[in-house]
Amino acid sequence: MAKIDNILLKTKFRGSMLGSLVGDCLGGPFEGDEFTHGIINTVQKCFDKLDGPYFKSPYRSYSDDTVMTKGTAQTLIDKPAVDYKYMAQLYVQEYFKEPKRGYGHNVVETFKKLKHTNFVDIYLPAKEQFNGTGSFGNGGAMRISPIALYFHNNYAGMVEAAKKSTEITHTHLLGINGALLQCIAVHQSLQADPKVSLDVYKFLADLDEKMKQIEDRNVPSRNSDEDPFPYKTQLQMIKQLLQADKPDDPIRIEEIIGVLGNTVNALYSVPTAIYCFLKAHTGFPEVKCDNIFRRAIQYACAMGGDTDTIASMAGAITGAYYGEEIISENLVKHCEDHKDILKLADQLFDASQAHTG
Ligand code: F2R
Ligand code: MG
Repeated sequence: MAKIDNILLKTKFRGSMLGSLVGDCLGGPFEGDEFTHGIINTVQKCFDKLDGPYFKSPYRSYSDDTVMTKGTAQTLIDKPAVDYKYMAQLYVQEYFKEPKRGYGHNVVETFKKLKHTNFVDIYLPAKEQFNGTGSFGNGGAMRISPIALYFHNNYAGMVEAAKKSTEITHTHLLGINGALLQCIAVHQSLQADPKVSLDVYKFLADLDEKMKQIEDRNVPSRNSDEDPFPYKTQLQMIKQLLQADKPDDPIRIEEIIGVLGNTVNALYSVPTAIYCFLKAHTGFPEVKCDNIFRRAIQYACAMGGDTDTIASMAGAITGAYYGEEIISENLVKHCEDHKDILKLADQLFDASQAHTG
């Protein structure tokens, strides 16, 4: 892959961090909504208003997705060799500072145990979750994008860091591999030349190849009645859904939700975010808008379910591909702390340059 210059790389860091924030903030109000055809129009009207130049309010707060993404980025900035205990401490400290950011009930138990055991074994509380099976939620994936940015020219280092950071809260294979898939998708976007139009099938084939290597390693530890390659299977489903598309397709969002999912389960949300990114390039009949970034996150919102997290993950991938310029300033201005997130993106860029430079 051709080396991209630092000016482009820096705007991609900003685009990915900002994209993640905007998806989280604008997806938040629709979180938990069950999909109905009515949502499509509600979401369209909401985004049209927010994207208008003169619409001043409302101001949208970010959720646990952004708190934890900031914690991941801050660790990489403060501790260039990656200190996972420090990362765990930041996650926990931020939870206790602002517990009402929409954290799931179960992950909170992990934070409490980490604090009460004084971080003596940062991986033990997560291993004990769900009777020792660990969490398969998308909480690892939702905060992973800074790792893809920081390790942009060290793929093996990125995979290792993504796994170790996820295991602080998620030790189920599906939770870990969902975080790895999201991380790899952001990493691939970062390597791409945004002036060259995206080959969605090549992007998928590259993801598929990398997930094969990851899921191959896990085969011996899986039960024989389980699909040994669940993420590869979901990537295949994305391909089939894209291939089945016709320009004048009637609305088929229910079919997409039925296959890819819209839940807090990593297996049924990370591939959905990737689909939103890819399909945004040809457009959705349900979304009336020319901007690829807005299409990706607006579609994620129209699906209902875990809208903030799926829109945030789709936003991180799309922003990493195109850079900050793809994201409408009108949308950005409605999002909490957008200036701070850009500062953090710049600091992360500087840290990655110092680390690899
Ligand atoms: N949880 C939410 N939103 C609801 C917020 C309610 C909140 N109390 C409020 O309104 O203030 N959003 C956030 O959660 C998602 C990330 O979740 P994470 O961090 O993965 O959490 P957890 O608890 O580990 O897993 C989520 C659920 O998945 C199911 N689950 C996971 N592993 C399981 C297993 N091994 N067996 C059975 N079930 C398992 C459980 O239902 C978990 O509760 C993001 O959307 C974030 O925004
Ligand atoms: Mg969520």
